Amino acid sequence: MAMKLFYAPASPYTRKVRIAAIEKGLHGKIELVTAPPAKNLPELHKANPLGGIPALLLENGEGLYDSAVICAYLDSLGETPRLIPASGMEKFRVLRGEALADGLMDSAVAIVYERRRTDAEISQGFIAKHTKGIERALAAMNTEIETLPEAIDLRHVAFGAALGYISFRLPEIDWRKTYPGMQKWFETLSARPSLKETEPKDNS
Ligand SMILES: N[C@@H](CCC(=O)N[C@@H](CS)C(=O)NCC(=O)O)C(=O)O
Repeated sequence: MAMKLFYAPASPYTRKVRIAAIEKGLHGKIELVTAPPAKNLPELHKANPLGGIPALLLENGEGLYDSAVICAYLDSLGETPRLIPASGMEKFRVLRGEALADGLMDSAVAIVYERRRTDAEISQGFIAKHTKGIERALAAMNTEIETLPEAIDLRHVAFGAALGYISFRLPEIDWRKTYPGMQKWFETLSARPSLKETEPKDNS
């Protein structure tokens, strides 16, 4: 029995996990199960009582969540490439980079969900607050990219998933024009099979 990854093709957090799995050469050991949270699949709830995706069901029946825990687990399964350094300050820089990308995704997903509410319910203040957060995160990411090593680590994976999601769902945030260096970096990264195979698609 393979591990099962509950995912949705538009979810940036599940894309991060899928990119990591492909980079680690583990994707052949993971069965993908489409599980948009709105479908309330009992199997997903067994793997993750919070009902969110991604969730990874291990062969022993245990569930792992959220995306950061799953990425750390997958990284522990094989030596190379090492996505998270084993120790030292660089380990925490990598994890901080992942947190930056995850926070950016949190704000982007919050805006996408908010816009699905009725006109009377939508809070423009809420959207503006999260847009500002995204802008600050993009500026920080742009600075970090200059210091990234060439060899892929979890920052490349997480930044790629976050930038891809902004372009997919919030194209009006034109980070490519504001940060041409990051656009070039993203283009090079996007040529990797792991990013090509996981490009975001609408769930329905
Ligand atoms: N911190 C979580 C966030 C995961 C998350 O928010 N996933 C979204 C989908 S992109 C979700 O499951 N939302 C619940 C829902 O749509 O009801 C992680 O990194 O895995």
